[in-house]
Amino acid sequence: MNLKPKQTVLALSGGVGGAKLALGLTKILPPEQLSIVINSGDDFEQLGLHISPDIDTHLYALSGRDNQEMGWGRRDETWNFMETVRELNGEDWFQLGDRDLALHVLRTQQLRQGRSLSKITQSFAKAFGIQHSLIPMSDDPVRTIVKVKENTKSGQQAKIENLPFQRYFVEQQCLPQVVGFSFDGIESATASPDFLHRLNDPDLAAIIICPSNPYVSIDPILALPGVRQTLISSPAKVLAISPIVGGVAIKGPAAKMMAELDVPATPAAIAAHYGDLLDGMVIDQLDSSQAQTIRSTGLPVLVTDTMMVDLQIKQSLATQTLAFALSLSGSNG
Ligand code: FO1
Repeated sequence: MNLKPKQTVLALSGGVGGAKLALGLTKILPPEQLSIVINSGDDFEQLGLHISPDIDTHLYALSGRDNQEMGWGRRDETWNFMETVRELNGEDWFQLGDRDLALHVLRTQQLRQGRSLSKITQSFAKAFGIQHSLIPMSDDPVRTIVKVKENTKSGQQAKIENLPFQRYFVEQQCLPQVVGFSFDGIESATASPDFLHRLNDPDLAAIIICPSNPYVSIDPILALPGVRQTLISSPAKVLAISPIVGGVAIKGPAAKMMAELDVPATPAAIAAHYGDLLDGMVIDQLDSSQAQTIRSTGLPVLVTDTMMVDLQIKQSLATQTLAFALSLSGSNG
Protein backbone atom coordinates (compact mmCIF):
# COMPACT_ATOMS: atom_id res chain seq x y z
CA MET A 1 0.00 0.00 0.00
CA ASN A 2 1.85 3.06 -1.23
CA LEU A 3 -0.04 6.30 -0.86
CA LYS A 4 2.14 9.21 -2.00
CA PRO A 5 2.79 11.83 0.70
CA LYS A 6 0.33 14.40 -0.70
CA GLN A 7 -2.41 11.93 -1.63
CA THR A 8 -5.56 11.84 0.48
CA VAL A 9 -8.41 9.45 1.27
CA LEU A 10 -12.02 10.20 2.10
CA ALA A 11 -14.21 7.70 3.96
CA LEU A 12 -18.02 7.98 3.87
CA SER A 13 -19.53 6.44 6.96
CA GLY A 14 -22.70 5.83 8.96
CA GLY A 15 -22.97 4.06 12.30
CA VAL A 16 -21.15 1.22 14.02
CA GLY A 17 -19.92 -0.75 10.96
CA GLY A 18 -18.58 2.41 9.38
CA ALA A 19 -16.86 3.51 12.56
CA LYS A 20 -15.04 0.16 12.78
CA LEU A 21 -13.44 0.64 9.37
CA ALA A 22 -12.85 4.33 10.11
CA LEU A 23 -10.87 3.25 13.18
CA GLY A 24 -8.84 0.83 11.04
CA LEU A 25 -8.13 3.63 8.54
CA THR A 26 -6.96 5.99 11.29
CA LYS A 27 -4.40 3.38 12.32
CA ILE A 28 -2.79 3.23 8.87
CA LEU A 29 -3.13 6.83 7.63
CA PRO A 30 -1.92 10.06 9.25
CA PRO A 31 -4.49 12.83 9.99
CA GLU A 32 -3.42 14.91 6.98
CA GLN A 33 -4.22 12.04 4.60
CA LEU A 34 -7.59 10.84 5.91
CA SER A 35 -10.95 12.51 6.50
CA ILE A 36 -14.13 10.79 7.59
CA VAL A 37 -17.46 12.18 6.39
CA ILE A 38 -20.35 11.09 8.59
CA ASN A 39 -24.09 10.76 7.96
CA SER A 40 -26.18 13.30 9.89
CA GLY A 41 -29.54 12.12 8.52
CA ASP A 42 -30.07 10.16 11.77
CA ASP A 43 -29.92 13.39 13.79
CA PHE A 44 -33.01 14.49 15.67
CA GLU A 45 -34.22 16.39 18.72
CA GLN A 46 -35.06 14.48 21.88
CA LEU A 47 -35.95 16.06 25.22
CA GLY A 48 -34.96 19.41 23.72
CA LEU A 49 -31.47 18.15 22.83
CA HIS A 50 -29.85 17.81 19.43
CA ILE A 51 -28.68 14.19 19.07
CA SER A 52 -26.20 13.19 16.33
CA PRO A 53 -25.99 9.38 16.76
CA ASP A 54 -23.61 8.56 13.91
CA ILE A 55 -21.24 11.41 14.71
CA ASP A 56 -21.17 10.36 18.36
CA THR A 57 -20.58 6.71 17.43
CA HIS A 58 -17.41 7.89 15.65
CA LEU A 59 -16.37 10.25 18.47
CA TYR A 60 -16.63 7.38 20.95
CA ALA A 61 -15.16 4.62 18.73
CA LEU A 62 -12.16 6.66 17.59
CA SER A 63 -11.33 7.80 21.11
CA GLY A 64 -11.79 4.39 22.77
CA ARG A 65 -14.88 5.52 24.65
CA ASP A 66 -17.41 3.34 22.80
CA ASN A 67 -19.70 0.84 24.46
CA GLN A 68 -19.01 -2.30 22.44
CA GLU A 69 -21.65 -4.41 24.19
CA MET A 70 -24.54 -2.05 23.44
CA GLY A 71 -23.18 -1.07 20.01
CA TRP A 72 -23.98 2.60 20.73
CA GLY A 73 -23.28 5.15 23.43
CA ARG A 74 -20.39 5.27 25.91
CA ARG A 75 -18.66 2.60 27.89
CA ASP A 76 -18.91 2.71 31.71
CA GLU A 77 -22.28 4.41 31.32
CA THR A 78 -24.74 5.11 34.15
CA TRP A 79 -28.45 5.87 33.77
CA ASN A 80 -29.46 8.20 36.62
CA PHE A 81 -30.76 10.85 34.23
CA MET A 82 -33.10 8.40 32.47
CA GLU A 83 -34.35 7.06 35.82
CA THR A 84 -35.41 10.54 36.82
CA VAL A 85 -36.94 11.19 33.37
CA ARG A 86 -39.05 8.07 33.96
CA GLU A 87 -40.01 9.15 37.50
CA LEU A 88 -41.23 12.42 36.06
CA ASN A 89 -43.18 10.63 33.28
CA GLY A 90 -40.94 12.00 30.53
CA GLU A 91 -40.41 10.29 27.17
CA ASP A 92 -38.03 7.38 27.70
CA TRP A 93 -38.03 5.40 24.45
CA PHE A 94 -34.63 6.86 23.53
CA GLN A 95 -32.00 6.25 26.19
CA LEU A 96 -29.54 9.01 27.04
CA GLY A 97 -26.81 7.89 29.42
CA ASP A 98 -25.34 10.23 32.02
CA ARG A 99 -21.92 10.43 30.37
CA ASP A 100 -23.38 10.64 26.86
CA LEU A 101 -25.70 13.46 27.95
CA ALA A 102 -22.88 16.00 28.22
CA LEU A 103 -22.22 15.82 24.49
CA HIS A 104 -25.86 16.47 23.61
CA VAL A 105 -26.21 19.35 26.07
CA LEU A 106 -23.06 21.11 24.83
CA ARG A 107 -23.84 20.49 21.15
CA THR A 108 -27.37 21.88 21.60
CA GLN A 109 -26.09 24.93 23.45
CA GLN A 110 -23.46 25.66 20.81
CA LEU A 111 -25.87 25.13 17.89
CA ARG A 112 -28.21 27.66 19.55
CA GLN A 113 -25.29 30.09 19.79
CA GLY A 114 -24.92 29.76 16.00
CA ARG A 115 -21.86 27.47 15.84
CA SER A 116 -21.96 24.98 12.96
CA LEU A 117 -22.26 21.21 13.48
CA SER A 118 -18.89 20.90 11.70
CA LYS A 119 -17.11 23.24 14.10
CA ILE A 120 -18.74 21.61 17.13
CA THR A 121 -17.79 18.11 15.93
CA GLN A 122 -14.25 19.27 15.27
CA SER A 123 -13.88 20.71 18.77
CA PHE A 124 -15.38 17.60 20.45
CA ALA A 125 -13.03 15.34 18.43
CA LYS A 126 -10.04 17.45 19.48
CA ALA A 127 -11.12 17.41 23.12
CA PHE A 128 -11.35 13.59 22.97
CA GLY A 129 -7.84 13.39 21.50
CA ILE A 130 -8.92 12.41 17.96
CA GLN A 131 -6.49 13.80 15.44
CA HIS A 132 -8.25 12.81 12.22
CA SER A 133 -10.98 15.03 10.75
CA LEU A 134 -14.53 13.94 11.51
CA ILE A 135 -16.79 15.87 9.14
CA PRO A 136 -20.60 15.93 9.33
CA MET A 137 -22.00 15.50 5.80
CA SER A 138 -23.84 18.83 6.13
CA ASP A 139 -24.30 21.69 8.56
CA ASP A 140 -27.92 21.95 7.42
CA PRO A 141 -30.69 19.80 8.86
CA VAL A 142 -31.35 16.70 6.75
CA ARG A 143 -33.68 14.15 8.33
CA THR A 144 -34.03 10.57 7.10
CA ILE A 145 -37.63 9.43 6.86
CA VAL A 146 -38.46 5.73 6.63
CA LYS A 147 -41.62 5.06 4.65
CA VAL A 148 -43.40 2.06 6.13
CA LYS A 149 -46.62 0.16 5.56
CA GLU A 150 -49.12 1.12 8.23
CA ASN A 151 -50.92 -1.71 10.00
CA THR A 152 -54.44 -1.82 8.59
CA LYS A 153 -57.35 -4.19 9.09
CA SER A 154 -57.60 -6.92 6.44
CA GLY A 155 -59.40 -5.75 3.32
CA GLN A 156 -58.41 -2.12 3.84
CA GLN A 157 -55.91 -0.56 1.50
CA ALA A 158 -52.44 -0.32 3.06
CA LYS A 159 -51.47 3.23 3.94
CA ILE A 160 -47.93 4.55 3.94
CA GLU A 161 -46.61 6.14 7.11
CA ASN A 162 -43.57 8.44 7.23
CA LEU A 163 -41.48 7.56 10.29
CA PRO A 164 -38.59 9.77 11.40
CA PHE A 165 -35.51 7.51 11.45
CA GLN A 166 -35.08 7.13 15.22
CA ARG A 167 -38.82 6.38 15.67
CA TYR A 168 -38.40 3.55 13.15
CA PHE A 169 -35.04 2.33 14.45
CA VAL A 170 -35.27 2.65 18.22
CA GLU A 171 -38.91 3.10 19.18
CA GLN A 172 -40.35 0.61 16.69
CA GLN A 173 -37.20 -1.56 16.62
CA CYS A 174 -37.16 -1.70 12.81
CA LEU A 175 -40.30 -3.87 12.88
CA PRO A 176 -42.52 -2.02 10.36
CA GLN A 177 -42.28 -3.06 6.71
CA VAL A 178 -40.18 -0.59 4.75
CA VAL A 179 -41.37 0.64 1.35
CA GLY A 180 -38.93 3.50 0.78
CA PHE A 181 -36.97 6.42 2.17
CA SER A 182 -36.81 10.18 1.84
CA PHE A 183 -34.47 12.80 3.20
CA ASP A 184 -36.26 15.87 4.51
CA GLY A 185 -34.40 19.08 3.81
CA ILE A 186 -32.02 17.53 1.26
CA GLU A 187 -32.90 19.87 -1.62
CA SER A 188 -31.95 23.00 0.29
CA ALA A 189 -29.01 21.46 2.17
CA THR A 190 -25.43 21.83 1.05
CA ALA A 191 -22.57 19.48 1.76
CA SER A 192 -20.47 20.87 4.61
CA PRO A 193 -17.59 23.15 3.54
CA ASP A 194 -14.91 20.69 4.74
CA PHE A 195 -16.58 17.80 2.92
CA LEU A 196 -16.65 19.80 -0.34
CA HIS A 197 -13.07 20.89 0.17
CA ARG A 198 -11.81 17.30 0.67
CA LEU A 199 -13.99 15.97 -2.16
CA ASN A 200 -12.49 18.47 -4.59
CA ASP A 201 -8.91 17.92 -3.42
CA PRO A 202 -6.86 17.31 -6.61
CA ASP A 203 -4.77 14.81 -4.61
CA LEU A 204 -7.76 12.74 -3.52
CA ALA A 205 -6.77 9.15 -4.37
CA ALA A 206 -9.60 7.06 -2.93
CA ILE A 207 -13.14 7.44 -1.65
CA ILE A 208 -14.08 4.53 0.57
CA ILE A 209 -17.74 3.82 1.23
CA CYS A 210 -17.67 2.08 4.61
CA PRO A 211 -19.73 -1.07 5.29
CA SER A 212 -22.71 0.99 6.43
CA ASN A 213 -26.38 0.69 5.52
CA PRO A 214 -26.62 1.97 1.91
CA TYR A 215 -30.22 3.21 2.25
CA VAL A 216 -30.12 5.15 5.51
CA SER A 217 -26.42 5.82 6.19
CA ILE A 218 -24.74 6.38 2.82
CA ASP A 219 -27.60 7.50 0.55
CA PRO A 220 -28.25 10.67 2.61
CA ILE A 221 -24.61 11.66 1.98
CA LEU A 222 -24.84 10.85 -1.73
CA ALA A 223 -28.19 12.64 -2.04
CA LEU A 224 -26.74 16.02 -1.03
CA PRO A 225 -26.90 18.30 -4.05
CA GLY A 226 -23.91 17.72 -6.34
CA VAL A 227 -22.22 15.01 -4.23
CA ARG A 228 -23.04 11.95 -6.33
CA GLN A 229 -22.02 13.73 -9.54
CA THR A 230 -18.75 14.94 -7.99
CA LEU A 231 -17.95 11.38 -6.88
CA ILE A 232 -18.62 10.05 -10.38
CA SER A 233 -16.45 12.66 -12.05
CA SER A 234 -13.69 12.50 -9.41
CA PRO A 235 -10.44 10.92 -10.59
CA ALA A 236 -10.28 9.26 -7.15
CA LYS A 237 -11.22 5.59 -7.10
CA VAL A 238 -14.53 4.93 -5.35
CA LEU A 239 -14.80 1.64 -3.47
CA ALA A 240 -17.56 0.18 -1.32
CA ILE A 241 -17.28 -2.52 1.29
CA SER A 242 -20.38 -4.67 1.47
CA PRO A 243 -22.27 -4.41 4.78
CA ILE A 244 -24.01 -7.66 3.82
CA VAL A 245 -22.15 -10.89 4.59
CA GLY A 246 -23.64 -14.33 3.99
CA GLY A 247 -27.11 -12.86 3.41
CA VAL A 248 -27.25 -10.92 6.69
CA ALA A 249 -26.23 -7.47 7.79
CA ILE A 250 -23.34 -7.48 10.27
CA LYS A 251 -25.41 -5.06 12.32
CA GLY A 252 -28.70 -3.26 11.82
CA PRO A 253 -31.67 -3.64 9.50
CA ALA A 254 -30.01 -3.53 6.04
CA ALA A 255 -30.85 -7.16 5.13
CA LYS A 256 -34.42 -6.84 6.44
CA MET A 257 -34.87 -3.63 4.43
CA MET A 258 -33.54 -5.31 1.28
CA ALA A 259 -35.97 -8.22 1.68
CA GLU A 260 -38.87 -5.82 2.16
CA LEU A 261 -37.81 -3.82 -0.89
CA ASP A 262 -37.66 -7.06 -2.90
CA VAL A 263 -33.92 -6.82 -3.38
CA PRO A 264 -31.76 -9.90 -2.68
CA ALA A 265 -29.58 -9.41 0.42
CA THR A 266 -26.29 -9.93 -1.45
CA PRO A 267 -23.08 -7.97 -2.05
CA ALA A 268 -23.99 -7.97 -5.77
CA ALA A 269 -27.19 -6.09 -4.92
CA ILE A 270 -25.18 -3.60 -2.85
CA ALA A 271 -22.85 -3.06 -5.82
CA ALA A 272 -25.87 -2.61 -8.11
CA HIS A 273 -27.37 -0.12 -5.63
CA TYR A 274 -24.30 2.15 -5.86
CA GLY A 275 -24.15 1.53 -9.62
CA ASP A 276 -21.96 3.76 -11.77
CA LEU A 277 -20.47 5.40 -8.71
CA LEU A 278 -18.15 2.49 -8.03
CA ASP A 279 -14.72 1.61 -9.36
CA GLY A 280 -14.43 -1.45 -7.14
CA MET A 281 -16.22 -3.57 -4.56
CA VAL A 282 -14.91 -5.32 -1.44
CA ILE A 283 -16.80 -8.41 -0.30
CA ASP A 284 -16.37 -10.98 2.43
CA GLN A 285 -14.71 -14.35 1.82
CA LEU A 286 -18.01 -15.99 2.83
CA ASP A 287 -19.51 -14.45 -0.31
CA SER A 288 -16.71 -15.45 -2.70
CA SER A 289 -19.31 -17.07 -4.95
CA GLN A 290 -20.68 -13.55 -5.59
CA ALA A 291 -17.38 -12.25 -6.96
CA GLN A 292 -17.94 -13.58 -10.48
CA THR A 293 -21.44 -12.11 -10.66
CA ILE A 294 -20.10 -8.69 -9.73
CA ARG A 295 -17.03 -8.95 -11.98
CA SER A 296 -19.28 -9.87 -14.91
CA THR A 297 -20.74 -6.35 -14.65
CA GLY A 298 -17.23 -4.99 -15.23
CA LEU A 299 -16.55 -4.07 -11.60
CA PRO A 300 -13.29 -5.28 -10.00
CA VAL A 301 -13.79 -7.18 -6.73
CA LEU A 302 -11.58 -7.79 -3.70
CA VAL A 303 -12.56 -10.85 -1.65
CA THR A 304 -11.27 -10.78 1.93
CA ASP A 305 -12.19 -11.03 5.62
CA THR A 306 -14.52 -8.09 6.32
CA MET A 307 -15.75 -9.25 9.75
CA MET A 308 -14.05 -6.60 11.88
CA VAL A 309 -14.12 -8.46 15.19
CA ASP A 310 -10.84 -6.98 16.44
CA LEU A 311 -8.51 -4.07 15.80
CA GLN A 312 -6.12 -6.17 13.75
CA ILE A 313 -8.85 -7.10 11.24
CA LYS A 314 -10.10 -3.49 11.10
CA GLN A 315 -6.58 -2.38 10.26
CA SER A 316 -5.99 -5.23 7.81
CA LEU A 317 -9.28 -4.53 5.98
CA ALA A 318 -8.35 -0.83 5.79
CA THR A 319 -4.91 -1.68 4.38
CA GLN A 320 -6.23 -4.14 1.81
CA THR A 321 -9.03 -1.84 0.70
CA LEU A 322 -6.63 1.02 0.16
CA ALA A 323 -4.12 -1.18 -1.69
CA PHE A 324 -6.99 -2.39 -3.90
CA ALA A 325 -7.99 1.23 -4.67
CA LEU A 326 -4.42 2.14 -5.55
CA SER A 327 -4.03 -0.94 -7.76
CA LEU A 328 -7.07 0.27 -9.74
CA SER A 329 -5.47 3.70 -10.10
CA GLY A 330 -2.38 1.99 -11.49
CA SER A 331 -4.36 0.12 -14.13
CA ASN A 332 -6.48 2.92 -15.62
CA GLY A 333 -5.27 6.21 -14.45
N1 FO1 B 1 -30.03 2.90 19.95
C1 FO1 B 1 -30.96 2.11 20.50
O1 FO1 B 1 -31.23 1.05 20.00
N2 FO1 B 1 -31.63 2.53 21.66
C2 FO1 B 1 -31.37 3.72 22.26
O2 FO1 B 1 -32.00 4.05 23.25
C3 FO1 B 1 -30.35 4.55 21.68
C4 FO1 B 1 -29.96 5.74 22.27
C5 FO1 B 1 -28.91 6.49 21.71
C6 FO1 B 1 -28.47 7.66 22.33
C7 FO1 B 1 -27.46 8.41 21.79
C8 FO1 B 1 -26.85 7.97 20.59
O3 FO1 B 1 -25.84 8.69 20.06
C9 FO1 B 1 -27.25 6.81 19.97
C10 FO1 B 1 -28.29 6.04 20.52
N3 FO1 B 1 -28.72 4.86 19.93
C11 FO1 B 1 -29.69 4.08 20.50
C12 FO1 B 1 -28.11 4.37 18.70
C13 FO1 B 1 -28.66 5.03 17.43
O4 FO1 B 1 -29.95 5.44 17.48
C14 FO1 B 1 -28.50 4.13 16.19
O5 FO1 B 1 -27.54 3.14 16.35
C15 FO1 B 1 -28.08 4.89 14.97
O6 FO1 B 1 -28.86 6.00 14.69
C16 FO1 B 1 -28.02 3.98 13.74
O7 FO1 B 1 -26.89 4.29 13.06
